[in-house]
This record gives sequence, C-alpha cells and structure tokens, in this order.
Amino acid sequence: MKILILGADGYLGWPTAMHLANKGHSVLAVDNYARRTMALETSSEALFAAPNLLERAKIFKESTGEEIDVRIGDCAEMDFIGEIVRDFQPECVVHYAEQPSAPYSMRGPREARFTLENNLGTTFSLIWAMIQHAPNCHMVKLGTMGEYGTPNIDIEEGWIDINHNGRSDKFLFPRQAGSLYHTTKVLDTDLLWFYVRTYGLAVTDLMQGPVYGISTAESDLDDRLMPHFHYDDIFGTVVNRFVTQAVSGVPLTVYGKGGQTRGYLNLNDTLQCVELATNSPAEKGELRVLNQFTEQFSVNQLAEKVSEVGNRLGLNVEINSVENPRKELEDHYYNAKHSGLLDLGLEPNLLTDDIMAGIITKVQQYQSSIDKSKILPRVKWS
Ligand code: USQ
Repeated sequence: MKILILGADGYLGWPTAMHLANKGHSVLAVDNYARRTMALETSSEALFAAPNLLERAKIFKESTGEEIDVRIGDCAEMDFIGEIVRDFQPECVVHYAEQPSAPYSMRGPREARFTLENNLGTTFSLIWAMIQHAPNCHMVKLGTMGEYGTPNIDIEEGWIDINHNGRSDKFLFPRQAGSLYHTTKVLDTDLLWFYVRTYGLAVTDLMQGPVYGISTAESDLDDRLMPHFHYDDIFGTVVNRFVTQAVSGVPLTVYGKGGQTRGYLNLNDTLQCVELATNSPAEKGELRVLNQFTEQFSVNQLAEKVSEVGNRLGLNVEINSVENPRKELEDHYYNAKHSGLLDLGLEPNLLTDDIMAGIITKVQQYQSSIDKSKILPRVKWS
C-alpha cells in the first residue's frame, strides 16, 4: 500500500514509518521538525539526540534494505500538502502532524496559539488535499482519549445512542478536554465529522491514551533508529518520566493525590493499532472511532509499579506527591470501552514487570545524559 505518514519525525511517527516500511508498504515520511524546535525553545531536549529524518531513513536502508522517502515541510501549508498528496497518491495517510503536548499548549498565549493553528491547520489542509487529489484515500488520524475527559459515566467508543423525550439518535460521545492541546483534538474530530458526512471521506480517529516505551523491533537494529525519548515535564509522558526519575534517583513526581486514571499502551501496540486500522479501512462516509489503549492505571499504581521493579533492579526509588500543576480530577470514576481494536486483531503487550525492567535497563544506558533540571513541572495550568 502507498502510505503517507505526516509527523514522521516524532515519538510515534518514526517507529510507525519504519514498521510499515518493513511490512513492505511504500512509505513517504513528512515532517517539519516542529517538535525538535519546540523542545529546543523550552529546554526539553530528549534523552539522546536522534539523527535527522533524512539520516534516519539512510540508516534504516543500510540496516534493512527498505526505503523510506522523506519530504521536509509544513503540513499546515495547503500548497505543500496538496502537492504531496497529488503526486504520491496515497491509499492511506497516517496523520500525526500535531503539537502533542498538553503542558506546551498551556505554557502561554504564544504556545496556545501555535497549538491551535498548527493542529487545526494540519488537519484542515490534509482534508482539502484529500478532497481535491485523493478522495478515496483512508485517513488514520491520531486523536486522544483525553477528548472525553473524565466523565462520571462509562466512556463509549466514540459514539453514544441518546434517548431524549421518547426519540433516539446517535451522537459523538460528549467531550470535555482538560488542556488546550486535548481541546484541539476535540475540534479536529468535529472538523473531520463535518467533512466525512458532507464529502464522503473515509476516516479512522484513534483515541489514544498515554504511550510508554523506548524501543521497537526496528529501532533495536541500531540505536540511531530509536525514537525521541522525552522525560521532561513538557513532552515526556508519565511512565517514561517515572522510569527516568527512578534511574536518576529523583523521587517519582506523582501530581496531587495520584488517583488520575487513564488508559495506557506500549509503543509497540501503537504500531499494531495503526497497522490494523490501515489494513481494515473505514468506509467512505464513515468516521470510525477506536479507543486505543490496552489497560487502565492510576498514577499511584504506575508509581508503585516503577518503584517495585526499580527496587528489584537495585535502584532506590522514592515516590513523592508534588503540587499538581494541572487542573484535573485526582480521584474519579474511569471506565472506557476499548473493544474495537481487539476485534480487529490487537494482541496487547501489557505492562508486565519484564517490560518495565526492559525500559528501565535501556534508560540506564543513557543515565549520564539525564538532566535533572528538566524533571519538575515548569508549566502550571493557572
Ligand atoms: N502525571 C503525574 N506526574 C507526572 C506526569 C504526569 O502525575 O510527572 C499525571 C498527569 O497529571 C495526568 C497523567 O499523569 O493525570 C497522564 O499524564 P501524561 O503527561 O502522561 O499524559 P497527557 O498530558 O494526558 O498527554 C499524553 C500525550 C498526549 C496524548 C495523551 C493521551 O502527551 O499526546 O494525547 O497522553 S490521554 O492522556 O489519554 O489524553
């Protein structure tokens, strides 16, 4: 299949590009290095410096013989993305080209505006590129479980049937996000639903939870192929942060009471989910929503897990509650459905002690690069 990957330099984008190329797909990888720039601007560099996308593609070819074509540019630019879609004629486009950090989006008006314009801009420009040049292409879009927030009812998979005054209809599940970043994903979904029902596009919106992990089958071939691994307060997700804190002897930063519960998944399961969605496309005129996570944890449960495994490996892991920089419920009901991807064939890699030990051991190889000044929260919601 001809697969276009937007945001291909990112934590998820690069492993996805390698994985799909290794499966024999013809992959065109696009990025404008926005994430690298934001990391530099906020002193949030990853644990190790990754080669640029062109160099990564070259190293990947030397390791596997497989090609990944690369284009550098801004997917929010209609002319740029329009030309790429017109010339490449993708059968599927995987859209990761968004600013992915909640704290970055809450840092100030400049960052908020960039998040809004970039995230809506890339989705909008891609929609029009598809309408004009590839109307039969299937879009696989990365949304987030954070679109739903933490409602006091079960979270359905995208849609809910509502009976009201004796009549019933099906609607997008109510969404109430906890950061501007998460809100841009809500707006994306509304934009996509409008264009799907009006222009007959085929879209899968993946509501993904926080991802953890540092390596995949392809990145194991050469350390220079590893994804950007962030442990800072702005771009690092909680499990990757806790592991790095455990390795560097910093007490684990549980925000507030630590009862915040989310659905989590292994980086390798992101690859599986995207591949499964790609192989079984949505119908034209369908907005298919799949909740993408494998198991639920509270922050306290994650901290306990990292601490248990870390201590068994000889670390001296402490857990510390710090003032919560975010506005979020710290003690709440959470029960989200997630059967769609399992029905498509997902075989979860759960967060076992072995998996946790593997991440810890890999991060230990880079222990001397950990900059402790990037760990405590620097961005407050208010
Ligand atoms: N948290 C801590 N301590 C920390 C870091 C985080 O207690 O040191 C807590 C947060 O307050 C939150 C939970 O852990 O309650 C998850 O935080 P996170 O930073 O791992 O995840 P989040 O900001 O929600 O964003 C991440 C990705 C984002 C994705 C989202 C999925 O950065 O791109 O959309 O996970 S979800 O959380 O389901 O919305």
